[in-house]
Amino acid sequence: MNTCRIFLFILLLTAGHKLLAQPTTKFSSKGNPIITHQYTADPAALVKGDTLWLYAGHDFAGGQKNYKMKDWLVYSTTDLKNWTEYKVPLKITDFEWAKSGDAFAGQVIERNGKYYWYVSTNWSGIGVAVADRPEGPFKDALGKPLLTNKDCFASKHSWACIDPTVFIDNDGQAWLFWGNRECYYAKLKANMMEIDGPVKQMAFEGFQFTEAPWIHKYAGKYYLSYATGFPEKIAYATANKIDGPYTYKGILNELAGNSNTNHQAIVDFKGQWYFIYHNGAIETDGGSFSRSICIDRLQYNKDGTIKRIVMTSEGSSFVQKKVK
Ligand code: FUB
Repeated sequence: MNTCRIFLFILLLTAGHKLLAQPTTKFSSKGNPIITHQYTADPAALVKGDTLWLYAGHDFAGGQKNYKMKDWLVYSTTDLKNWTEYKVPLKITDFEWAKSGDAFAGQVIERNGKYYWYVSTNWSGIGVAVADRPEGPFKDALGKPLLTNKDCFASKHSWACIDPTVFIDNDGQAWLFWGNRECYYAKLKANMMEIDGPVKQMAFEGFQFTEAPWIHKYAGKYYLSYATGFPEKIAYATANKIDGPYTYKGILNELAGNSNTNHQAIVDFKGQWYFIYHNGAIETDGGSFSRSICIDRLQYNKDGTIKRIVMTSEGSSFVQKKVK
């Protein structure tokens, strides 16, 4: 009987430990880049209550000459200045089918108390991982890719199926947008793990798409922002329906210093909109493949257009004054 109780106690302790992922590090941001002890890229943010969850790609080291990204990282904050960093929540090796071995960009969204992380693996396709908590741990939800190059019917290059962004509309319909050179979109089923209906290609006048789509909604309008050109700037377009037709609105952010990619996330946090992106600003080894996440304010004009982003060195210290 006693042995049985001890066994049960150990079992509960282990299960509890697995459910409650422990924070590992706390740090304060001194400006942009907001994280300086690691190279972080491809930000995606999720706001839940008074907390902003920041999901990031992880450039392996400084001074890299190519992408080397093996895992993803997660951080949380309530004021954009003081941050908690959690244990590595997801690795490329968690997707056994991802032979490319590249932990490219992704985004997390919550539905019915579960957290779904859509990730790109470069040429192995887009996968989805699921967790019970925003900080993970996440695990491969499907055991296979959700989307592959075959779904990118208009593309010929191997890295076409990357950079998923996910959005749940007010009617409960979830949408996925993704792509490189060509931008695709599709509905997701309510289980968030299956594509619902056909994959379509986004097109509109002035749309010169490189990668990194992001959807957000403001004052009843849909905003599709994306990287354009190369080196990349961020442009945006607006529409009355999520699947368009979109109207091109212009450049939102200029080249991000010494990084040839820029990859934005746009969120409303405590009543202020933020533009989260990466540059290569860590001295002296930052660059296009050793990137760093930054946060600056995003402001709308009265007509719903967005003011050009002002990238600052003060970054989160500056915006923090606005955050209660
Ligand atoms: O981080 C790898 C790739 O670089 C991302 O998938 C792109 O958006 C670009 O930032």
